[in-house]
Amino acid sequence: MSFFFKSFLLSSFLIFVNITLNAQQVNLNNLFLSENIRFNQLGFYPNAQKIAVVSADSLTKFEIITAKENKIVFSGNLQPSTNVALNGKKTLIANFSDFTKPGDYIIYIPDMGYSYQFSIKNDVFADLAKGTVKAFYYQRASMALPEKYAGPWFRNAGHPDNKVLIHPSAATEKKPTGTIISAPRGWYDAGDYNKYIVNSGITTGTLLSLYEDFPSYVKKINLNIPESSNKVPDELDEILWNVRWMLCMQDQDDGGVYNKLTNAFFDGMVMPEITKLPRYVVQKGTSATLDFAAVTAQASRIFRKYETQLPGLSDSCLNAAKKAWDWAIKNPSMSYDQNSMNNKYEPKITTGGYGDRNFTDEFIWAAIELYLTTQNEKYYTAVNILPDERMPLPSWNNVRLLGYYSLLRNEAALKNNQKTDAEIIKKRLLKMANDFIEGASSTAYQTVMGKTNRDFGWGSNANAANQGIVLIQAYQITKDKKYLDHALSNLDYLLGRNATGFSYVTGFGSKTPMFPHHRPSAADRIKEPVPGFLVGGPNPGKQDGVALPSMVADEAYTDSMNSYAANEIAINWNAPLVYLVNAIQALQYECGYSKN
Ligand SMILES: [Ca+2]
Ligand SMILES: [Ca+2]
Ligand SMILES: [Ca+2]
Repeated sequence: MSFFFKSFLLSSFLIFVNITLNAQQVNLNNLFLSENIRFNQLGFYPNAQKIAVVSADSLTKFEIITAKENKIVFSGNLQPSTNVALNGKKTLIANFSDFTKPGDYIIYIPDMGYSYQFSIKNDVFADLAKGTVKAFYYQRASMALPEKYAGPWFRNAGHPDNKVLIHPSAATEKKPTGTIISAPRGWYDAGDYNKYIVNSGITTGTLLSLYEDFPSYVKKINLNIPESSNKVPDELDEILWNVRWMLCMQDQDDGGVYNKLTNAFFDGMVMPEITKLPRYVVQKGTSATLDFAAVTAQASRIFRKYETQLPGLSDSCLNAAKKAWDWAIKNPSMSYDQNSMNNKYEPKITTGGYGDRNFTDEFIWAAIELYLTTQNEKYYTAVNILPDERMPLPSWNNVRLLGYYSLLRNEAALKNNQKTDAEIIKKRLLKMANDFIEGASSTAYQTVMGKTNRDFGWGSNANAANQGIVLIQAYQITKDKKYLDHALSNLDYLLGRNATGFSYVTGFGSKTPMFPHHRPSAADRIKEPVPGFLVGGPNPGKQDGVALPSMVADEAYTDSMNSYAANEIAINWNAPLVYLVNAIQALQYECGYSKN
C-alpha cells in the first residue's frame, strides 16, 4: 500500500471523526490540493454565477469551506455535465451560485481533495483589470521602466528607434534606401521587440473602444505610470504611447503607412537594451494604412475632449487619418507578401509578417471611424459597409466588427442610411451572440468558449476574450443579463475553468504561466514573468514544433518558453482581455453582480 493511499485512508478516517465530532469543520491535513477542481482562480462577485468544474468520475458532493478555519458554509451535489468535453469525457459541475457571502474560501470534495483558495467579493477583478492594462506599460519601447512604476520588473530603455532606416521595399524618390527617419515609442508587439502597424491597429482600436464605451469607469483607473499625475485618464495615456509611434509611421509625402518597424531578423532571448541591430521601416501597405486611418480617426474623436491637456493632438490625428484614407483609395490592394518582397530586396526581413490579402474589412472599419469623426458621408458611401451577412470574430486580419461596434456605440447620432445599417448590424450581432450562448450551459465547462474544436487556433485565448466582447455588446444593446453572464463565463474560462486548469494570465491566479514566450520575462533576473499578460493558449497547430501534453484541442497547451504557438504573449491578445475584464468591472453594479 502506497504512502499516499495510506495517508488518504487515514485522512478519510480523520474527516469521518472530524465530521462526526463537529459537523461544521473539515480537517485538510493530509489531504491533497487537487488541480482537477477548475474555476476562476481569482474568485467571484457575490451575486454572480459561481461554477467549478471537476474533472473526475463518480464523486457526488462538494463543500465550500472557509479558507481560515475550514468551516463548511455551503454543501452541494456534483452534477454530471450534459455533454462530454472535447476529450470525450463528461465533467462534474459544482454550482454554488446561491452562496453569496463575501470572504475567502476553498472548495472541498470528499474523496478527492481541496482546491486553491478564492475570494467572493465586490470588485473581485479590480487588480486584474488594472494589471492587464499595465502590461502595455511593460511593453513600451524607447524608454526605461524605473522601479517606481515597474516594481521588480524595472529595466533599462531599449530600441530608441530615432535612427530608423528606410528599407529598399519602402524607398521613394524623396526617401531613398537608407534614409534615416525617427519613429520612437510604441509597444513591442509580443514576445519579440518589433512593432507592426497591422497588429497595433486592432489592439489600439480595442483599447480606445473600452474608453468610448465606459468613459467614467476608465477615468478612475490609476495605473501608476509616469503620466498618472496629469489630467488625462491613464488608459488613454498608455494608448497615446502607441498612437504617437503610429503617427511617425506615416510617410508625410504621400500619406501611406509602413507595415512595420523591425529588425531584419528576430533578436535572441535578451533584454531590450542588449540588442543593437539596425531597424528598418518596411513597405507601405493597404491594411496598415487603413488600420492606421481607423485608429487615428477614433483617437481624434476621443482626444478632442482633451484639447486643453493635449493641444493639437486631435487635429493631428484627424489629418493623419484623412491622408491615410486618400492613400488607400489610390492604393486599394497593396498586400504585404514578405516572401515575394524578400526575393527582390536586401536585407531579407524574416520577422512577423501579418500579411493580409483581403482589405474589405479594413475599408469598412476606416470608413466608419472617419465618418463618425467627421460626419462626412463621403467616407461612408465610398465602400460597401454591408457586403454580406458575415460577422467575423475580430482578429488582426479581420477588423470588420470593430467598425460595426463603433457604429452601434454612436448610434444615437446616426441618420438616414447609417441608422438603417445600424439596425441591420444590431440584428446580426444579436444573432451571433445567441448562437454563442446556445448550448453553452450544456458543455463540459459551461462556457461559450470551447463549444467546438474550431475555437482553438493560434491565440485561442483571444477568441475567448473577443467572444466575450460580442456578448458585452449584446448586453449593451438589450440590457439582458444573460449575455453578460456568458461573457463572464468566458472570463472564468480564461482564469481557470478550462481543460488545462491554468489561469492563462501571468501573475493572476494560483496556477499561471511561468515561462511565457516573452523576451523580457525570459531574460530578466526575476523568477516571476512580467505580470498581466494573456498567453496564446491551447492550439493543436503546433506551428513551433514544441511537444504538447495532449492533442485534444482544448488541452493542447504547454507552459514552455519555446512554444510561441501556445505560450507567447501579444498585444492583440491582451487588448480584448483588457476590454472584457474592465467592461465587466464597469457593469458589475448595474447588472447586480455586486451591491453597494
Ligand atoms: Ca494620467
Ligand atoms: Ca483584412
Ligand atoms: Ca524572468
